[in-house]
Amino acid sequence: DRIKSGTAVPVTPPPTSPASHHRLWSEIDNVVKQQVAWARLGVGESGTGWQLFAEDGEMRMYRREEEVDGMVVDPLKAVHIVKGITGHEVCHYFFSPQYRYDWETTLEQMTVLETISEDTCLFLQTHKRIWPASQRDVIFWSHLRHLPNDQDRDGPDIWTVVNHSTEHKDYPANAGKCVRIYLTVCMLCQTRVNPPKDGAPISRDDISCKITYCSVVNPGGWAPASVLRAVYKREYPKFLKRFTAYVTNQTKDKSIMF
Ligand code: 18C
Repeated sequence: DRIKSGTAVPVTPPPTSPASHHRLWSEIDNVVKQQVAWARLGVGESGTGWQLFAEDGEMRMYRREEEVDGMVVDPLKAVHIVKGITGHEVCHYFFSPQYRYDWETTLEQMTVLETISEDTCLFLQTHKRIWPASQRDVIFWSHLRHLPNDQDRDGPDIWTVVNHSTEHKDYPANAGKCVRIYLTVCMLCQTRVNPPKDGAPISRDDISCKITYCSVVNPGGWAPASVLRAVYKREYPKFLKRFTAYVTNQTKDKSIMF
């Protein structure tokens, strides 16, 4: 109606990022949109077949058993609610290279191959070897994005980090001792605020963060399925518990970063 009558239409500009001139930009933007939509579906609405495989307090982890060319590529979806932290804080610590060695226990070495912009980096990581398989490495872009909630004024904003495998001419896959893995990971966060009734300033007791973590990892080469599934079962809960405890600990004496 407003278009027909010729009055100005309030247009929300698409999210812009300083990385938008980079060669990877259209892929980054597409994958981020897809991953956010997929994460927001939760496990209830995105079809059947999700099996709960780990539960601890508010944390629930689900997987689907899937194989591609005989390799286990089980998609994972995890949901967690953590009191006292915001989505912006969770994404800040997950994205920023300077904290990665503090919380990423499977990491052997991390190199920032390119800082595309303050919200987008290219990483090369080598991870610890699991006997009897070969050691793994991975190259991925990582993008941090804030999605303000303009549509539904009551709904929380979203902060997200998406990691997605890519290539780099100086680091071809499977050229050294490592087998290259391929991954897509999405950390999506929504902050809930319970405003204090007396009008007092919002404290960490008044906030909680709903985290949805989705991941698909292709091991890239031979790995025994039973060992791989045992590694998933042990490592994913360990990661999400350790990482969120790390964020809680890092932020507890700092002012809240909304
Ligand atoms: O999302 C996470 N981290 C991000 C920042 O690092 C990023 C990177 C993810 C890399 C995940 C793949 C790691 C492979 C590691 C091999 C396993 C080492 C175990 C060592 C035990 C001593 O997105 C958090 C990631 C949480 C990682 C959970 C483990 C996932 C296991 C995937 C297995 C992949 C193939 C392993 C091949 C060998 C199996 C026999």
